[in-house]
Amino acid sequence: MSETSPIDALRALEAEALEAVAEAADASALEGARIAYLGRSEGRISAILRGLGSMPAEERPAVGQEANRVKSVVGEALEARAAALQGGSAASSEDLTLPARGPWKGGLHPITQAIDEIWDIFRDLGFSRARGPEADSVWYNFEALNTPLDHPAADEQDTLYLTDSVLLRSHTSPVQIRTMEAYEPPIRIVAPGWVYRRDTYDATHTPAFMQIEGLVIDEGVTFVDFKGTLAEFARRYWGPDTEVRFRPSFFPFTEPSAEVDVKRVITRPDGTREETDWLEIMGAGMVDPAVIANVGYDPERYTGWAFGMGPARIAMLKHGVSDLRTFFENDVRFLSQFSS
Ligand code: 2NM
Repeated sequence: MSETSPIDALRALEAEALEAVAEAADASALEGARIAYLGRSEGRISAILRGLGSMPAEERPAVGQEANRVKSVVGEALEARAAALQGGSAASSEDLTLPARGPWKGGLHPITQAIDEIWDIFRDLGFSRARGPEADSVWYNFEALNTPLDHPAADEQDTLYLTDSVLLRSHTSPVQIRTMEAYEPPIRIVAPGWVYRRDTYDATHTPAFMQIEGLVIDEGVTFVDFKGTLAEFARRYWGPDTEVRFRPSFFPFTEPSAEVDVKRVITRPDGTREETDWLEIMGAGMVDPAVIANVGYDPERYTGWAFGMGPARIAMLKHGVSDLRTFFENDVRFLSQFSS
């Protein structure tokens, strides 16, 4: 009969303990393994250490050293397994109760939002939407609009010509001319779209920008309709307390012409109210009888009014943006402020 040496018994115990630790599937199984091998009263490795005193003196140091080595190896394995069961070390563990991150959502550009809000109001007032080509003729962009080609707006310094007679439209008014040619009154349209001017890119100008223009033509349309409808638009857009002012101006295609200004009333979160300065929001006027005649309508029978505004300017005033270029640089950190 050969007796197993205490050293061999310890090595077998080490292998058994490490296997039990590796197989522990959860924290309570792991605690069971700790108690079975390293527990103070029942642990089999602890029992060997306790029994050292009754061993022959010459065996004691070697067995004691080996028992302590096995104890620390098994102790480290227990700690490592406990950390693995927790999903990593404490510092990098995930909080599984946190709500999941939502998908990365896109949003409408602030200028698109302004066009949509402006359109929503005119739609409610009975208007339709119209559109037309961005490259158009000098007739549609200038001459039909009572603007002679020697007018400064028609100069090559201001307008981007593709040929002698074809240009990139400098306003959306050619859409109004084309709509009047294609339909009989009554006309109530808004025309949003890109327009182009030979401008230097700076805080208030871009060579390509959005415009939204509107036109009403019918029998018996008066200056009262013109002023009343645009004042109603301004109050719906800026709030019911908004004051509206019409300042005399000049456009070749309207007579009389006006710049429309608003004075906004801002209510702060604490309830206090503050009025802004007068802000210019659009140009407008009664359509010149020469324009009405140019599209083949009878200027004795039909009258109307029109307006033009820049949704980028409206968005700048609404959001307190001071540099137009931020709208075109498409920095998501800037743009994401305008959608939720
Ligand atoms: C503006 C200002 C004033 C305008 C006039 C017309 C048309 F075709 F009826 F003659 N469309 N748009 C107009 C009038 C545009 O923009 C500042």
